[in-house]
Amino acid sequence: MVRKEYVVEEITKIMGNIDQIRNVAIIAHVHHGKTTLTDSLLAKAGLISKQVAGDVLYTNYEAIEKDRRMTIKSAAISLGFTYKEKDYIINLIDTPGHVDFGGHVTRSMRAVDGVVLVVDPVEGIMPQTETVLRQSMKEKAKPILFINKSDRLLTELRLTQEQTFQRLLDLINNVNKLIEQYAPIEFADKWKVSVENNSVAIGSAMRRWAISKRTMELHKTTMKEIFTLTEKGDIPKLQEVAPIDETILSMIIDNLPSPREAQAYRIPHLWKGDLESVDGKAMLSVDAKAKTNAVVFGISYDQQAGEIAIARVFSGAVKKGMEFQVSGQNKPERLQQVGIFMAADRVLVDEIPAGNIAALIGLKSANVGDTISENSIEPFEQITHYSKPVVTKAVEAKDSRDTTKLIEALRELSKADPTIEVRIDQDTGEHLVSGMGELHLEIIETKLRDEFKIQVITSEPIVVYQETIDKKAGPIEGKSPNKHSKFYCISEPLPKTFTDAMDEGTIREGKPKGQAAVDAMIKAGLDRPTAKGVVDISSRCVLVDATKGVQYMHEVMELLIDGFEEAVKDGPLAREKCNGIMISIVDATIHEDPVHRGPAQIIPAIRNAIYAGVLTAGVNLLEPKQKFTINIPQEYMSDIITMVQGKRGQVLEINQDREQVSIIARIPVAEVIKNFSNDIRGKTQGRAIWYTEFAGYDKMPAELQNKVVREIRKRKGQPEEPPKPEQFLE
Ligand SMILES: Nc1nc2c(ncn2[C@@H]2O[C@H](COP(=O)(O)OP(=O)(O)OP(=O)(O)O)[C@@H](O)[C@H]2O)c(=O)[nH]1
Ligand SMILES: [Mg+2]
Repeated sequence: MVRKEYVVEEITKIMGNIDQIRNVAIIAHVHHGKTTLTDSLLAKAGLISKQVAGDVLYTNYEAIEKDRRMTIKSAAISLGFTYKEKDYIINLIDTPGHVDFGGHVTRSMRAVDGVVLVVDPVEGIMPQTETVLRQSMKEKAKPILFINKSDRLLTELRLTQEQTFQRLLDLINNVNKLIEQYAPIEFADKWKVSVENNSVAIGSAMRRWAISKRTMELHKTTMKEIFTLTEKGDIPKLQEVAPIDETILSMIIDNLPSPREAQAYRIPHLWKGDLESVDGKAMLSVDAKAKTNAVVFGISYDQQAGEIAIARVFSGAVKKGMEFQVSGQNKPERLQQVGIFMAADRVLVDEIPAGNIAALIGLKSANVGDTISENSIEPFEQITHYSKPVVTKAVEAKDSRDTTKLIEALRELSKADPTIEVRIDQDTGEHLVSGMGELHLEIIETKLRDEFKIQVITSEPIVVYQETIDKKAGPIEGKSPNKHSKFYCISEPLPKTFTDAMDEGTIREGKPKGQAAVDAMIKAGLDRPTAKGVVDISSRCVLVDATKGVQYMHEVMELLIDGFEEAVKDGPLAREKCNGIMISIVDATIHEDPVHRGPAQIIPAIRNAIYAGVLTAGVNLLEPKQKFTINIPQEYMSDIITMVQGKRGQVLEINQDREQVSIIARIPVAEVIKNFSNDIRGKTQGRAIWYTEFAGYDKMPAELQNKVVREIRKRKGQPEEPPKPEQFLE
């Protein structure tokens, strides 16, 4: 075993040779064996001993991860290897598989050029397998396949040799179908995996063996022999003829692209700036001598160093002491330290050149997704999280003296994981923390208690609803409290193509910048004058300035934007976020004296116009849904279908594989937030396994809406009866 400092010393020598670098993430459905596999690669690089690989789960270094034996965040680690007499660096990221931590996978895809997709052949392709593969394709990271846990085919399913081969072939075919479906068109064929081209390995991470065509040839073994050895349980021999580290390593190096190859097609995909510019050319060619450009794909915290940005360097080199422009910020910031990630630790170095992954200390304002550059360049495309927070808990410090500490802790947690949303309820003063699911929130609670040492009291989980309209209303007048300023607004639903484009990331939240943003909105269904008039996008709603020649409009624009953002964050019906609404200001009269058109006048005026308009249009509550994949023995099928339907669920698909049935259903989060686990366990004597995925928002059934709205309003300390438009027209 060698010290990590030694490993770093060795790899800093190779870091400049871009052909000898691979940036790779390990991705899979939950528990398919990513961290176990990662251990074997760490052992090969000398960081842990071979004997404990698969047991220590080195990249699960957080206390919660050890307790629960599951990964909850991405962990980056840089490793050096010698292969075919050349030295290589693999910048490896072990990602979490649980759907609640899917944001970490999405973000890591920005940093890597390739992925090892791990699949358990007994479970097969699971919902998260498809999701993570799709995400890697979206960022143009090339896949290879590792079929793990193949021991289970024999020990648990007791398959014959033929059946085993057939199952493996089916699995490879199914993975290829997904690749064909999701890969960038130009790679749909090229990226398919096969045993023949060495992009598939089969083995067992726990037993530390794996074969690929290359290693079979090298060690003169056959699938048949492997099958027999597995049947006999001769693990030492298996490890000898099919060493997992060698198999996976050669597969990564031979099949996955170097930064030189990858950046040539990834940069035009991820960055919409001018490719002919100095910075464009530098990134396309991974020029380490050019100006530095990097993208932050993660933030982590450390007791001593504080906030650390994790970035992929696309050109130039990050060096200690350099000044950087962080996208969206006015002032440059100084990089205090540069390091190489070694899972929980970092080893400081002087510089890290293009094509690698770096730990950056000192860039306080950097957020996930930000572009860091020497010249101020066009920022990289936004990293879009497909899943939305659907569950909220109110969190308060047991001891009110801890409140400031709690606010700071929640800020840190949501900065490190932007899929966590934190906000303060204006009326109750409660801190509302929203996440992807109950586990996500439970982990936050545990971290507050164990890492930040804050005792907290939390509410029952609450569903995150949204408010929207499907009709047009207005122009409706909104007056300022002093009645001197008036805004006339039309409220109407945004085209679905527009909100889809927001999900895709082609339209971003914030103030649209430049012609490209206008073009994207036209493409997404707005007419040209409307698109040109868009002044802000917030909470998936749009504010358009459609006025002509109104005096002082420009002077109050920032206040109008503030008022709009406030209004759509707290909709009129139940104070839930709005979604998919376009507000167009078509006319206005504004007081000439700045004293009479300050925030206290303009913000309520625009809010009144929006609230009255949205209420007049007829506002609906949207509820989040989850897609469930429920695997059960056949005998429970009818009970489970009845249960799903009893929870307002819709059965989408039923698949049968021998004695096992897999039911796919779409169920409102409100119906599963409490008791689902108990209900399903009770009905199946604990024999059900289920997975959930975010499945979008749907309009609530009319007969339930009123009741739910009243409940939400009551909880928020509001009068139970929702307001009427007239209340905002006085
Ligand atoms: N039978 C068998 N079990 C395995 C194998 N590899 C891993 N496991 C077990 O599968 C479980 C999950 O392993 P992990 O490596 O933590 O899986 P993971 O994909 O990292 O899990 P998450 O990161 O939480 O999604 C552990 O109990 C492992 O021991 C294998 O080859 N065969
Ligand atoms: Mg793991």
